[in-house]
Amino acid sequence: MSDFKDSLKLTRRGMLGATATGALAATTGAGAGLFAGAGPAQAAGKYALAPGELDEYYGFWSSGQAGELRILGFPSMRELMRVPVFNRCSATGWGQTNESLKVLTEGLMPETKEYLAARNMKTYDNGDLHHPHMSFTDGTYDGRYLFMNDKANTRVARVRCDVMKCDKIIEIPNAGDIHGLRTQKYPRTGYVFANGEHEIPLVNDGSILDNPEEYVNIFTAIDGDTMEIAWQVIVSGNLDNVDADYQGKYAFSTSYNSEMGVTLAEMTESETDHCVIFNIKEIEAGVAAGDYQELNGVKVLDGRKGKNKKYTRYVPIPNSPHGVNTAPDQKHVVINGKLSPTCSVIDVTKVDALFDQDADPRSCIVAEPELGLGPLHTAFDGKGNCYTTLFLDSQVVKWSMDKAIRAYSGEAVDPILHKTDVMYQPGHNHTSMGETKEADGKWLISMNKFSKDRFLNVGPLKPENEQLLDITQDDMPVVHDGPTFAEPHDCIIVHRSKVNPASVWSRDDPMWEDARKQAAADGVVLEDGADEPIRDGNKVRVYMWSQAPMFSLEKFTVKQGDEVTIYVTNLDDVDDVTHGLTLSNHGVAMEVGPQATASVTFTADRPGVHWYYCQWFCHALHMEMRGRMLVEPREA
Ligand code: CUK
Ligand code: CUA
Repeated sequence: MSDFKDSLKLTRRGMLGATATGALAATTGAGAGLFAGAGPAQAAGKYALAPGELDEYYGFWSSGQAGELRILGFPSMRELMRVPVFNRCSATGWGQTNESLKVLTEGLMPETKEYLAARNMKTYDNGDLHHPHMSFTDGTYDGRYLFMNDKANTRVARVRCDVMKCDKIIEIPNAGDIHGLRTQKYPRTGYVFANGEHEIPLVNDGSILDNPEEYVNIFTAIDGDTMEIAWQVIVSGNLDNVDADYQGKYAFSTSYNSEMGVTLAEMTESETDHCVIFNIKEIEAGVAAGDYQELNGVKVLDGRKGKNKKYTRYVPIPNSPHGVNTAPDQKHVVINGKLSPTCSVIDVTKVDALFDQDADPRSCIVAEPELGLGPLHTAFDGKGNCYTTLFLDSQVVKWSMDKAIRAYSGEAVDPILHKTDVMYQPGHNHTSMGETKEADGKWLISMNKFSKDRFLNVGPLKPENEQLLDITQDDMPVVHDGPTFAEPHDCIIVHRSKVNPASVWSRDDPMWEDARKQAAADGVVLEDGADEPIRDGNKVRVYMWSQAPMFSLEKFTVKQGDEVTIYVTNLDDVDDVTHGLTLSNHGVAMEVGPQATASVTFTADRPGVHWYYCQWFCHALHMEMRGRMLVEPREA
C-alpha cells in the first residue's frame, strides 16, 4: 500500500509542477491557469488590481451575528477567506469535528456545559463577533494572533495567524455579554482587554432580579499567551468599547449608562457618561496584595466609582460615548460622543495626575471638537489627522488633532478639514495600519450599516455597504463600494509584511493532539491509517489517509448503533490541495487541509450502504474520490 501511496505522491507533484496549460491541470486548482484569458487584462491603475496581482494589505473583518472572522484582500476588498469561530460551518465542519468541538467546549464554564448538555447541545452554534484585533509587540502588529469577542454568549476567541484557524475560545465568567475588545499595544500582548457590556448581578443566580442598583459591570484582562483570565475589575455603569495606550499603563473604556438604568429612558437620562480609565500597574499590585474576591475562579477587584481610587478613574464625557481610539501619535485617546456631536480627546500624559494627585478627572481632556451628528468611531492617518464616522449625518469627517487642541484652549481655529458623504449610516471605520504607531495614511474604510439603493435589490434583507476612501487626497473621495453580509462592525487593515501564514500544516500541530494520542493507544500511525476499523465495545474508530484522488479505505463495515469516529489524515503536502470527507445522509462533513488530521464522531444508525466522498475539488478524479460505509443491521 505504501508503494502505491508513494507513486501517487510523485505523480501528483509532477502534475502540479507542470505549467497549468492542460485541462487536467486547470481543474486541479493549480493556479493562474484557471483565470488567464478570462477577459482582456484590466489595466492596473491606482484603484484596480490586475488579475493575479496581490493586495498590499490583509483586512481582518468581523461578521457580527454571522459569528465568523473574514479575511479580505485590501484595498481590492476581495473576500479571501472565512474563518469559522463562534458559528457552525457547513464547509469546514467547524462545530462538528472533534478538533473544533474541543476548542468550542473546553473553555466553557461548568454551568454552561450543564445547560447545553441538558439540551443535547455540545456548544453554542451562534455568536456575535464585533471586534477582531491583532496581537501587538512594541506598538505595532506582530502577526501572532487575532483576538475577538462574542457579545451573544460572553466569550473571547483567538485565531492563530500561522494557519488562520481558531485555537482557543473561553467563556468570561461574572461578566454580561463581552463587547469591546482590544489588545495591549505596549510592551506586547500581553493582555487582551474585554468589556462586559450588559450589567448583571455580581452573583447572577436569581437571588437578585429587578434591583438594578445591585447590578455591576466587569472589565476583564485576559492573558493572550495562555488565554487565561488574569483579573477582573468591577465598575459602575456599563462598558462599551475599549482601547489601550502606547505606554502599557492604562486602558480606556467608554461607559454609556452611568445612570445604571435598565430601560431606554433610564439609560439616556443623564447628559454625561464616562470614560473609565484602568490603571494596569495598580491593578496588578492589588492582585499581588490580595485585594480581591475570588469568583468563579477569577480574581475580581473593586473599581466602582468612589470605592477604590487606585484602580480606576471616571472621566465625565458627554453623552453616551461609544468608540475609543488611541491615536498613532501615542499620546491622544479619542472618545466618540455618539449622542453628543463631540469627540473628547484625552492626553495620556495627563492621566498620571488623576491617580497621583487626585486631580479633576476632566483635567486630562485637551480637546472636544464639535464634529457633527452621531460620532461613533475615529481612525487616524499618522499625520495628525483624525477621521470620525458620523452615524446620523452619514459622513466621515476629517479633522486636525492639533487644531482641535488649539481651539479647546481658546484659539479661533476650525479643526474640521473636510466631510465626505458615505452611503449610509457608518459605524466603525478604519485606516491602513491606523491602530498602530505605523499608521500610513493611505486608505480609509467606512463600514456603513445601510446600503439602501447602492446595489441591486435582493429583497427586504439588504447587505451593508463598505466604502473605500482614498485619504491621500484632501477631499478623500469614495473610490469603491463593497456589499457585505451581516454584520461586520469592525476590522483591522494590516500590511502584508506583518502576516506570514503557512501553506501546509505541520504534522506536529497541536490541533489534532487528541487524535494522535488515540491512534497511539490503538497501535495505529495516523499517516498509515488502519486497514480495518478498530472496535472498542460499541465505539468504532476508522483511520484513513487521503491523497488525491483517493481515500486509503474504499470501504469499511460497522454495526447499526455503533458510535463511529473517522480520522482522516491528508498526506498531500502540496499547496492548495485540501480534501474533505462528507458522509451522505448523516449530516457529517469536514475539511482536511494539506498534512492535517481531522476527525468526526457520529452514530451509525442507518443500516445500508452510505457513500463518503471528498467535497473539496482536488483533482481531475475528484468525483471518484469516495468510498462506502456498510452498516450491518442490528441483530433482532
Ligand atoms: S460597535 Cu458596532 S458600530 Cu460593537 Cu464596535 Cu460601534
Ligand atoms: Cu479530494 Cu476532492
